[in-house]
Amino acid sequence: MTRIFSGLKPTGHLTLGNYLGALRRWVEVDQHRAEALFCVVDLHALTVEHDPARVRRLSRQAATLMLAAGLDPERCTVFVQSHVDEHARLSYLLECTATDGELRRMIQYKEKGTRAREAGEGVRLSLLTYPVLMAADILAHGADEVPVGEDQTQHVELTRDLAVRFNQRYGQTFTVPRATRPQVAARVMDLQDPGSKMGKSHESGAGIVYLLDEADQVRKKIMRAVTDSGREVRYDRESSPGVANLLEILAACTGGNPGELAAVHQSYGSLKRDTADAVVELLRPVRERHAELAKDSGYVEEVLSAGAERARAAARPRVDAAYAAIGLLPGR
Ligand code: AQP
Repeated sequence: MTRIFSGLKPTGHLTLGNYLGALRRWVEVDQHRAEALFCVVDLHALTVEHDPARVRRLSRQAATLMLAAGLDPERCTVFVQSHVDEHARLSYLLECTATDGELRRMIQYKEKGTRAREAGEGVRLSLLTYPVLMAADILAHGADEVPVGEDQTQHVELTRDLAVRFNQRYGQTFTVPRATRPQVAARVMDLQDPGSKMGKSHESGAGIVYLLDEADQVRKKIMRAVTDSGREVRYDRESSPGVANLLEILAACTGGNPGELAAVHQSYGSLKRDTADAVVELLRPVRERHAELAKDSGYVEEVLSAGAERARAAARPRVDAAYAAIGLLPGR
């Protein structure tokens, strides 16, 4: 059976980008057709300046939202990365497989490293090495597929390279995974800055729709989205990135096609109104279910604890095999 692994980082409140690029597909498709594991990748949230209490709060909130969106613990495994030692255990072996050159080429390292330097903060070594930990997350579980948004393509490519290299050097140990992307909205852009990805750790939330925003906040953000000085609604990412972004969001929400949706809208105002309605309706059940689950933290903790146990048991033999293959003496 196909195995799937993917995760969400608790670096901020989850956004419409996380939902359309990843979470919705996990719920609607992936958990039904494969042996699937979904993880709050909390160790990845420690690669930039962080507040411990906030990371704890956001980790619980991300897990609750994953369940609220419809991940079913009877169908898939939902867990927190730091509860399963196998990830960090394997990461070291993969650090001994990767080179510093290939990690320094990672776009996220360059972008976030530059931001940290500009803010006068030190760049944590883990910002450089975390793609290796991400590779360990994926390879420890023998995943064939990794459903992610477009921004994670480079990290999945690195994972593939490390798996192939390890297998060639030390014998067949890892499955070589591949990234899968949604057909539309693989890269939802910031509504105020359509040249940048809608990212949960951005400082200004004006262009970001958060999954837990109230309906009127969502409407306000979408109605104020940056478009351009033209009038005609055209689907062209190059010359009209703001309009294209709205068309892609609307298409992802309604199952339509961005080009065809452009033809039915005569003005930016009507496109924004339809997009706002569609997003509000899409997120309403998630918000309502989140409110119910948030009252019952015991349930979420039980799910995470059972999930961690399953994930640990599944990953351990593969990580043990990697330790043996690379030349380490087996322990008792
Ligand atoms: N804007 C997006 N459009 C489509 N997919 C997206 N994803 C993230 N943003 C978009 C996908 O959501 C999954 C989880 O993402 P993540 O938690 O690993 O990272 P992030 O949301 O990109 O958050 P960061 O890195 O903490 O913050 P920013 O982006 O603000 O720097 C992934 O599958 C991702 O592709």
